[in-house]
Amino acid sequence: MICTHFSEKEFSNIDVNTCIAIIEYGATPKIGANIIQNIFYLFVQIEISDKSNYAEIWNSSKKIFFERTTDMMISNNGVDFFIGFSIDCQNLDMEKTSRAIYDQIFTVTNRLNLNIVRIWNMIPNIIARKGDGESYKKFCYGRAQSFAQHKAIYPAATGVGIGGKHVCVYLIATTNKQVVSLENPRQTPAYKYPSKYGMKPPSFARATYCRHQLSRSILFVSGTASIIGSETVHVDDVANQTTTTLDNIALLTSPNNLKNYGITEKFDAKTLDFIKVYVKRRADLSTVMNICQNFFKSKNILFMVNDLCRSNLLVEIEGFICSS
Ligand code: 3EB
Repeated sequence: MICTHFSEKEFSNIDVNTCIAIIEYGATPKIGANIIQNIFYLFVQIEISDKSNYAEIWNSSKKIFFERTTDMMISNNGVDFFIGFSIDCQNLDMEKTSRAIYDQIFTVTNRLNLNIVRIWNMIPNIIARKGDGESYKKFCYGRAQSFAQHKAIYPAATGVGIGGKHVCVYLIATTNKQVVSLENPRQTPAYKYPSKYGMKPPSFARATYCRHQLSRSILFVSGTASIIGSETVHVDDVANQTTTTLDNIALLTSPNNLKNYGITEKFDAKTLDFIKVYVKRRADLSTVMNICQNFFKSKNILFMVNDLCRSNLLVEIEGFICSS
């Protein structure tokens, strides 16, 4: 399976026959309406740094199967599966909604014996309300209940704010059995965060390793922020939040950490690719861009402007790395 990122002017290059998933990011959909075939297409309302639209396109050389229920769409090539939801949640309880989404996910992954390798949780008005009524806290509560009920393994994930009224959850799962969840030695596992951050902690791991015997293995790095232990560090200092985030990714992917999981292949943090950088304040974009463009070898970096899941977080960075 191959991931390619397309800018807006290249949208016409999409080959619907080989496409296993399209995720479009932007203020309003530009390609969604044109796609009539049964295809896995999700629109995520999020502002791109240059105010364009951007599509993440995943291709497969194998035949693609597509199905849809009321809430859920599934696309697969027999090995790799995309499962996606886009639900208008403006009149729904976020705890019940996330619970229902994850219950449906685990029903499918358990039935088909799939391992989840990567989940994106894109939540409208993520921190608009304060206290226990905050959407992110309620989302975490429902999600944690579902993980517990299904005794599910925590995979790599992202949890960020988006515009509009649709909560979007999408994931990659695989029939590959060689999947390992990783933690960062200087970060508390998110699923053990203390209750001051919410009634139930977030359900995710810092990375997922996916071993491939014939091609290169992949490390999916979660949305990573300036958190040490469970505390946000460098409050109100975007440059230091960015470098701390990069340090977190470097430590997570270091040989020393990977050997704790029996992984001997090398993953270089500087070769992180298909990078997404979520920046809370537009005014901080140039600072974050400079630091990231100096650090990463890939120029394949998408910068977005949106709320994050804690009011004091200014930046979150994710991507994936192929073994070298
Ligand atoms: C953190 O480390 C930052 O709720 O699924 C990162 C990745 C974060 C995923 C999620 C939240 C999530 O806690 C926030």
